Amino acid sequence: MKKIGVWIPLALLLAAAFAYLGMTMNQEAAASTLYIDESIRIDIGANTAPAHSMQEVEFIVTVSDVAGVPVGGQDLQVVLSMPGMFCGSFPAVVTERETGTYAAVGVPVMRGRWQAEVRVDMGGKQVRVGHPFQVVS
Ligand SMILES: [Cu+2]
Repeated sequence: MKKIGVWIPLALLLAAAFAYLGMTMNQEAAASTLYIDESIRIDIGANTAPAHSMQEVEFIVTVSDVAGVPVGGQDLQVVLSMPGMFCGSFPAVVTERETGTYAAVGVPVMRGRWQAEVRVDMGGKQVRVGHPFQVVS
């Protein structure tokens, strides 16, 4: 009986630890964000992780049509900002590396939760895709 008395609190402690771990892991930003509609597919992922404040962070954005054919020559805009904060919007410098693959380099200015928002005009329709990312220090 004495043994059970020790194991029950230990099991509870372990369960609590796993619950906490699961919670913090869910709060982590996804590695990449995929947007798909009837005409376009946009994938955004951080190329430099983890991100640090006042340091360049690079995102790779791939644009293709629904058949998977890369869509090049787009006037892609990528803006970094902190949702729910008023520290501003920071446009990234976008270059097309190869047809349909764009690199966006920007500088987040503080630690916390950020998003990189891709804006592109697809035949008169403004598409916006936000990719959340974490600035760790
Ligand atoms: Cu801020």
